[in-house]
Amino acid sequence: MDIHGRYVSLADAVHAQGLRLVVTAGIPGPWVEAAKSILWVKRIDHLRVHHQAGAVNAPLTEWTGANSAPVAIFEDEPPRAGWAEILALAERIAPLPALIPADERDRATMFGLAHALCGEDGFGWNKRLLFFARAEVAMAAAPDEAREGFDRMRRKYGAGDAYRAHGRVLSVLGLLTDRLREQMARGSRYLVGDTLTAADIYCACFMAMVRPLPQDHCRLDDAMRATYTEHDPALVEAAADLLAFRDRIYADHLELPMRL
Ligand SMILES: N[C@@H](CCC(=O)N[C@@H](CS)C(=O)NCC(=O)O)C(=O)O
Repeated sequence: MDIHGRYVSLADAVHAQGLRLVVTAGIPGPWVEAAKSILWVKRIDHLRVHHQAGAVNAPLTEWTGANSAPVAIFEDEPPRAGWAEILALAERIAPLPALIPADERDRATMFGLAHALCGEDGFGWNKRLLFFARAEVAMAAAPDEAREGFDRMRRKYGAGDAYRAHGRVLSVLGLLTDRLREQMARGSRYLVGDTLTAADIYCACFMAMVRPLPQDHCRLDDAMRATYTEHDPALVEAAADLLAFRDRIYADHLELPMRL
């Protein structure tokens, strides 16, 4: 499977057919890692194009209409930049293994948990706002290019209220931990039903925002690892069960080492 998700130039991707996925270079961005992981579990081959986080990415934006990642472009269909749309597309291209439950109640639960992780004002969104708030002082003294990238990201995703963001992050960690414990008490190893769903994948990938996988599984430079590593004791404690769950989901289902 070594050609799964081959990296190509933008020009090659634009002129190709099939599935193309825009991915952020060099960081374990959870939306991107979740999209890559969904394609991995479903064994959907595709081409990957690099997006540079915080940069202008003009030609890429012209093609996809979005200066962010992931974006999935399938054949001549409109580009899809939202996590739920990307999941639905993957499910259509390769219905098996299904990552969206067939049962309507389980499906609604799965999308609810996924939204708490990936949606606007969810875990990832608020974790990013916390990062912005914490990085503000260091960024004031950073080289121009880094500061401009940071300012561009902040304009895109908002400056937000760090106190509220901390509360939202904690609250989603609580929701998922309760859910996991309930599921384990009824004998399931997964967040919804008895098999792997996209919610498990999102949860595993978004835990990188608390503690990335170790270096042999997730190669990062020191600065990026520090950026992604959470030190707030309340958040670290609240994520303990979910980090162990993440390790199991990666070990049992996802591509290791990660290719960033
Ligand atoms: N639009 C996506 C979220 C994408 C997103 O937030 N991507 C981030 C991190 S993976 C990104 O591209 N950041 C870099 C940038 O905006 O330049 C969704 O709702 O699923």
